[in-house]
Amino acid sequence: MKPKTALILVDIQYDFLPPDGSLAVNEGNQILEPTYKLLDNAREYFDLVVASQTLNSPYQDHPVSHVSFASTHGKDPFTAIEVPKLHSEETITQMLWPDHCVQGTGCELEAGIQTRLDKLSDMVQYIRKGDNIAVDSYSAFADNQYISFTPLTRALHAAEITDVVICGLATDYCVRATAIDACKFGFKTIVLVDAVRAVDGSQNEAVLAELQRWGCEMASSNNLINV
Ligand code: VGL
Repeated sequence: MKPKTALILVDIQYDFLPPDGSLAVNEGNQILEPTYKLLDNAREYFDLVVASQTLNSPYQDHPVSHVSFASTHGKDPFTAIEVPKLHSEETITQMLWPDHCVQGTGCELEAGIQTRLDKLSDMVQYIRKGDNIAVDSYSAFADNQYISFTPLTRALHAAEITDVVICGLATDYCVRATAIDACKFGFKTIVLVDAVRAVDGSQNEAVLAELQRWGCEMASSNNLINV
């Protein structure tokens, strides 16, 4: 059977981008040019385009804040704490973040990405994640404890996708979790090294090496599309 390929854009949202993002990824803007080029050529190279978007509670009048926000716990961002594991007596380690991707405050997809997605609307699947305040959601497939799954697996199978090509932010969190899930769920998984950046830039290469051990292939967008 002929392979069918989905391009997955992970969380290319203002809050993860310099200069103003509340959780801006160093050099995050550098993923934009190669990603624009992928989208400008998407009809030729891909069968489906997926755009994931973190939308953390609190929504509207939600009284409680998200478990991943340092502000919820009165702690400093970029420290880790133990939080309850759901349906269990155990705890899990949670990295605490500045408030980010709250509806109406920097959660929008970057404008150049959104404009291009609008032109591809018949082949775009949006995946929204983060609506459970009690568990963080890095992967575009599921939350960090696999309590709930997004519609992504279903959408990929419905479109008979065999291969996924992943880019976006951030290498060490949402890209990593998405790529690992794609491998676990049986998709041939390619990570575009020129179109990902890490929150902790010093970890970028180590995470890409870990993803290779999971079975991901590494490629550059220039090698993938010949324009
Ligand atoms: C992300 C940290 C917290 C990401 C999301 O998109 O990689 N990082 N939430």
